[in-house]
Amino acid sequence: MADILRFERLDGVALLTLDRPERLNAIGSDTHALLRSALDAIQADPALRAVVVTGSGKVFSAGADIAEMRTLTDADSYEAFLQGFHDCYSRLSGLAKPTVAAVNGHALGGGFELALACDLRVVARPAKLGLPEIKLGMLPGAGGTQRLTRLVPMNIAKELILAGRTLDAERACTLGVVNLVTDPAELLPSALQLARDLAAGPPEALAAGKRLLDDGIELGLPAALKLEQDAGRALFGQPEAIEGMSAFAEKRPPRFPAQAADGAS
Ligand code: CO8
Repeated sequence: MADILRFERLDGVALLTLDRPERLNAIGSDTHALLRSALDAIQADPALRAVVVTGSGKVFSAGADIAEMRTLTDADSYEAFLQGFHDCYSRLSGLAKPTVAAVNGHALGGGFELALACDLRVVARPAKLGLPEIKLGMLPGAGGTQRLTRLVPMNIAKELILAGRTLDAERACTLGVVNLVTDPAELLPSALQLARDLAAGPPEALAAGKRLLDDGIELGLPAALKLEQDAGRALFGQPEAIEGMSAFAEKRPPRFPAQAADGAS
């Protein structure tokens, strides 16, 4: 079973690969369990300072495993299945380390929602992104209705969620859903480079910055600005800030060591 999620450590970056290409990397409860334990291991390991999530084969992920969904007999079992998505995707978005989705091919339904739970998205040119659940008589249930609407205008979210239309990579980039579009051969190198750049940054400030942005957007401006002030105050005078400013003054690149302990928020 462990074969359906590969977990590699590459120079401070955790590379997670959905590896069930014969089912187009469809995500079921077996994937949830593996993803949960991989994310917990990443959070607990200070040597892992950024994460890349990708898929093997031609598709990133075709979404929730429809075969498993068809075995769910009542609302309770359906809710438990959905809870598995929420547990994983909330862990991923709440990780105190930056995350990058390397979208190698179509990311649909729960697959797109997985990419949306990452901080940044790099997408290979042929990929399409969408939430086609309406065509199954359902709605996105793994965060898509909320995470997408925090990225794009409401009319675009409605086009995807209510009409079930997909975005190609270029349009997704124009709309701000995606950070970078690459040729397929450049996808993983580009995503890993981005992750390595992030991994070289100051871990405490990165964790605080991620929390500040994600929490701040849910607040009114005065409360969000107070959050920003508090974060700045907490970081000032800390070893990372001392090193960053010393390196600037000494005209050398800064060196930010790994956090000594688990940086869980
Ligand atoms: N789950 C299980 N198996 C799948 C899935 C899936 N999501 N998608 C494809 N497969 C299987 C196919 O059944 C097929 O198996 P087989 O060879 O045994 O027939 C194999 O993968 C290859 O698929 P295709 O032949 O369809 O491959 P194509 O290249 O022709 O098409 C597509 C690729 C466009 C990705 C197409 O497979 C497709 O449209 N898949 C379904 C996409 C979809 O509807 N995703 C949304 C799923 S629902 C969801 O994610 C909701 C998440 C939140 C929970 C909500 C709970 C209600």
